[in-house]
Amino acid sequence: MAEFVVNYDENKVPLYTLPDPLVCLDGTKVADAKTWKEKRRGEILRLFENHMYGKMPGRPEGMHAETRFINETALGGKAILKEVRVYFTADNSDPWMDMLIFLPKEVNGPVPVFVGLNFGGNHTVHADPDIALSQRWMRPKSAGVENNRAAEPSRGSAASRWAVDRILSRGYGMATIYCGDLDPDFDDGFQNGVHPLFYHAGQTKPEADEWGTIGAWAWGLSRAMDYFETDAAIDHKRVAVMGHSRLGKTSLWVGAQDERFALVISNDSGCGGAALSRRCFGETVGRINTSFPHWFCGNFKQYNERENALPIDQHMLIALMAPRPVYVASAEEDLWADPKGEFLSEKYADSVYRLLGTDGLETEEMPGIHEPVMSRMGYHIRAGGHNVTDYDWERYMDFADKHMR
Ligand code: GTR
Repeated sequence: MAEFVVNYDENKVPLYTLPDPLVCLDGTKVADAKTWKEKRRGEILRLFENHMYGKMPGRPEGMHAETRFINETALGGKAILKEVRVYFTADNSDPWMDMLIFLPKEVNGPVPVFVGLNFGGNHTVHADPDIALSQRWMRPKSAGVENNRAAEPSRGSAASRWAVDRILSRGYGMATIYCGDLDPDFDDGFQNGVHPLFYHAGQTKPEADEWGTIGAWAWGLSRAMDYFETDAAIDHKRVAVMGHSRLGKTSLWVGAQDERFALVISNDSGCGGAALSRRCFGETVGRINTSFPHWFCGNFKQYNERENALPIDQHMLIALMAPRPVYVASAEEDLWADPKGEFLSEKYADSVYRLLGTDGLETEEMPGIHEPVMSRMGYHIRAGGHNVTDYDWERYMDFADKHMR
């Protein structure tokens, strides 16, 4: 592997000029909402598809859902727990995705929901023994661990990252899917996961401008939204998509493409997520493409150590959410994800929100620790490291209360 020098020194951030989200490819300036919606938004989306995350297919024809388990009096009677399997083919062949859904019991009418992918299987987000144990491939816990299956049940092992009880008590539902149901997180040349379902005759891997693993994960979230549209207990017009880290990159990418998501949340998403690539602070494009060659599309590798050549930067990804509410969260010790670069992406997307008539990001300066900003764009930086905590969730719900109630 090439040697990478990681920069954590603000004084060594290179000089850079960001592309203007409001200047079209033909050099004309976007002066009204109509031009943004009909011209510039599509241009930016195509650039992200072609150069970074790759194009993805739509909803497959044979897709259908099956409720496999339901407990109307879960968690001591306060929740409905539902497991829904979404098949992508008419004949129920592999791969499919299993969705775990918690809904608050004491709510009349369809409920707003947070949806996000998880890292280790649905059974890790809560210790409830009703939740089916995932039998899919799991990332080994540490190097040298041969066993790559969920052989050791780890019920509730990620529960601290999923504030299920708090979410329910604030009147929201929560849905989650194991990301490995869509594509196991290792570089296998796209032989497993959902990619092969869409290969044309003779194709054995995605083209250079077609989806990688983050694309497959994002695609799965859109398929979850397809399902929400059919479930009367869920208010599909009030679905917030949330993701942490690599899955935060994913929540931003799906939120950018699929405007059915009413609110988009990035938790510590860093490089390839909310952080500006051109700052080269912490993780860089070259580094991420080397460690995780399967995450982005083939074309993205052209920008290793060439961030300035990118026709986009991540503030333009944030701008694709506009005018929908978007929330970016950082953690003080998570320098690898470049908290300042995450903040700046929102700041430089503000012009698009303003053009569309919202208050955008109501601060010019990066706020201090635990001083959340709650305008149309939300931001906070909390104490601690790379993680999802109750503090993060409480802010997401404050933000959702403001924009989805
Ligand atoms: C790191 C990776 C980050 C981030 C993180 C995670 O190894 O460099 O981009 O995605 O993993 O997903 O936890």
